[in-house]
Amino acid sequence: MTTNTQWWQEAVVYQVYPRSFQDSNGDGIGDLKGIIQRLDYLKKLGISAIWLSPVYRSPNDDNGYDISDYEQIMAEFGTMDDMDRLIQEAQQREIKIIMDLVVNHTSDEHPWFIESRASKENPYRDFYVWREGANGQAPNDLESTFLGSAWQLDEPTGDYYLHLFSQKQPDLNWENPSVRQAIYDMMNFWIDKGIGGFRMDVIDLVGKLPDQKITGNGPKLHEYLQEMNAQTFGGKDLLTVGETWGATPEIAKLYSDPQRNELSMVFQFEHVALDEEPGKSKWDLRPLQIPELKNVFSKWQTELGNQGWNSLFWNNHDLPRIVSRWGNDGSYRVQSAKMLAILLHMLKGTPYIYQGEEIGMTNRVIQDISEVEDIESKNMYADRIEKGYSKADILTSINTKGRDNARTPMQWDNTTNAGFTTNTPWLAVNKNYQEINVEQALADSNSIFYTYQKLIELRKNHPLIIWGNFELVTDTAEEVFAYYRHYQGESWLIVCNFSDQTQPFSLNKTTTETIIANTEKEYHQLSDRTLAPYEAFVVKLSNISE
Ligand code: TEU
Ligand code: CA
Repeated sequence: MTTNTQWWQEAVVYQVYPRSFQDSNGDGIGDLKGIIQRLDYLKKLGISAIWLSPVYRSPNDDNGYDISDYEQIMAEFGTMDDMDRLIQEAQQREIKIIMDLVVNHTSDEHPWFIESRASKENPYRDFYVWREGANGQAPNDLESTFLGSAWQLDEPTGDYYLHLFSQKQPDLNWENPSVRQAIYDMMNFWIDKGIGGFRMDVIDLVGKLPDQKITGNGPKLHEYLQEMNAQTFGGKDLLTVGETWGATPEIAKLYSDPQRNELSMVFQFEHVALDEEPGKSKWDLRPLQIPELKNVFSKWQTELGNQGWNSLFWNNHDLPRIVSRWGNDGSYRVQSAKMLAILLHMLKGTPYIYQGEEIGMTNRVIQDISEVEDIESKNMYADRIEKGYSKADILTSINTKGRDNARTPMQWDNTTNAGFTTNTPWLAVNKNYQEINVEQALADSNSIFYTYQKLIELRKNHPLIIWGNFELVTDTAEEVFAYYRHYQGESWLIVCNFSDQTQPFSLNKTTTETIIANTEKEYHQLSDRTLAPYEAFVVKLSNISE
């Protein structure tokens, strides 16, 4: 049903990781003025909104996901004036700014926590989750995502506080109505600035019941989100997207059914886990099985129906680069990056592009743990060294899955440090910047950039891409991912060879138009074809069946 069309259903969002996007003042750290300098580039790409990873004041234990003041800008990134200018300059280019809302936890340097830990009688005590130890031990064996106990013993009171992430990220106590009110006030402060919405960090954890060791999907989660909606963005035409690692389609409908007044959509991660050993961690690797990817995508494309809305993504600041992960970052880099783009952007939902994805940026290769900045990788390294893993094995895991892969500086041109900074960058630039950079991409009419630009343009001009029904083509080779989109009597066929081998493809249908492809081939008839490695094309099918 297309009755209540929302702007974010037609949008493509671009994620900026500010620390690594563009440095404007030569301190080696990306900043707000740097983003403003690059808005024309994003306008050229054609995106409608920027998801801005956190820019708030933070001691940077987890690169801004540990916030010490929600209403101030991190000094390294600039000032509130710069932020206001960014919102305004973006608006002039019809680009909305989506702020990252990190409210499961704060920094331990947030004034609320400094008060909270001071004494049991402090009015802010119940802003966080405090428990007494059990026989001199942590209250229970709940673990932090960044490893080790989720409980930290704290002087002066001798109680433990909960931290589902690092020790410098104490969890807020959402059961306390004053906490929720303080968060809503802060959200309204940002809404009043004219932002376009919120991306909500680990929002599925806020209903946690730590004593029962329930973290995700706690019993009051949706009650809290409905309350938040009513008190902040409800009725204000904003995009809200929750980061929800534990979402199934059933759960995603609870968040995004328009009748329920919660969020616009969620990020679900089912496809992201497909190259992990089931039940183990992200570091325990296994090869991606294409049939499983088809199943997961088909399920999400069909099961939300009209009671929810999908987000579509391959990358973010926590994930390895998709072309290195499920494409081919060697001789088929350009072909496979375009295939992945076509596959994702022809699906139903709101696509998200992570900075550098549009030029096919790749993972980096490190030789030593000293090159790592990311707290998650560092903690994993220490943990596995202690458990007896070999250094080489651990470094392989970090090179494959570590979060710094996504966080190396944006590659703008072939000058020193890729045009990101004139100084030493906070994290080394990927060695391949002389071949892979924006300047090169813009100069080459066959580049990955122009495939993304065209996909975004197509979405603006073809309601079929936004509203059409999805249907998987089932009788294909295993490594061919093909699907139809059907809308108002029109059908498009999307065919993607998800492998570095040629693959057979045959369909007894003819076409009237090639919409986009990553080859120069002609696609009038579709029977008995041989797909080149990573070949991808989209065609409009003739109505007359043969
Ligand atoms: O990520 C949630 C989260 O669970 C990640 O730590 C994830 O498990 C891991 O990175 C997968 O590689 C969000 C943010 O996106 C992340 O950057 C933060 O570190 C985390 O929350 C804490 O705020
Ligand atoms: Ca800077």
